[in-house]
Amino acid sequence: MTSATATAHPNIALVKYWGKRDSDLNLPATGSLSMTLDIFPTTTTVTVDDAADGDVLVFGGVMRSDGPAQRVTRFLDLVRQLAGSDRFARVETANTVPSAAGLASSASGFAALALAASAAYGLDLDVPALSRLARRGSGSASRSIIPGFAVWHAGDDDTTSFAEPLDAPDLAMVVAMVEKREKPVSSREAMRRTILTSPYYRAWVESTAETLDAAVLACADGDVDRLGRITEVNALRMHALIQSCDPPIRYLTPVSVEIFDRVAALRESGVGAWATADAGPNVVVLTRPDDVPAVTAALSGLAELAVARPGPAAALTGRAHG
Ligand code: 2P0
Repeated sequence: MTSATATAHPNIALVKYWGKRDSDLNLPATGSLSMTLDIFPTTTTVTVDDAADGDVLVFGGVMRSDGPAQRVTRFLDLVRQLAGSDRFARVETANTVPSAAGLASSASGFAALALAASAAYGLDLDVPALSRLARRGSGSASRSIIPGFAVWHAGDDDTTSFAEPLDAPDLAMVVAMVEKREKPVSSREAMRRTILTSPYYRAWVESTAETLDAAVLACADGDVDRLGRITEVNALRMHALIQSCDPPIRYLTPVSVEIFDRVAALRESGVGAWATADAGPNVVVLTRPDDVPAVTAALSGLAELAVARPGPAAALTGRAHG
């Protein structure tokens, strides 16, 4: 038996990934840019077992065989194919973030799984190869391999679509957890519906490519205000796009909208703060570290808050041969 344990953290995109151009290879329609957080890690142990006659999947102490578990098995099939192995594995994973609440648990989850599974099956992958592998599990996981700020390149094909580190100004995020229950429509299904039904999708793809270039430039210039504006505009464009599906999908709740309003009021009062939200009602506020107390004060009473700073790369924390 060979086992490996890895941890990875969620990331929040400043320029969002929303739409695929190849769903088999999980190639995105556009590039995206994110900050990996230093909170809410996922820890995953993969044990390759010569004697097992099937994969065993344990999420948060509970053995699973449902849709999410089958997605892990399909991912292990890919790792086995790369490693030339036909052995099954036991996967034990634990999140410290509420699952499926729009806080990117699939990003930390598949980043930790990619690292632990590749090590357990004896693959020796460099960082771009690891990011590409994580991408196959969940697109946003490609970015959680990388510490701090990351750009995931749309790429031309499987070999060129991976995330890389990016220098960025010193920033913090205040995560406002509006609701922790499972979202009604998964981001994967919502993306599919967007591509099939939204008349705005083409405009989203074209404008996001330009937005990403502008965000990379703002990072290089250390221009927090410009990066913040880009972040909020991009998030609201993505939510407008999602709302334009048929049937429509609306992830933001009245409390989410209230948080966007309070952040706008903070800016009016001179505090640099910009809101973003993923495929769920939770809102994340980008700000300078010194302005975190002003942001948390402005949001108090609306939602449970957590403060994040740029986090570490996905990392192997243990290996064993038995
Ligand atoms: C992002 N999201 O850039 C965007 C913004 C949600 C909103 O990446 O189908 O779970 O597994 O590749 O990575 C969520 O999508 O989708 C996501 P799949 P994923 O963070």
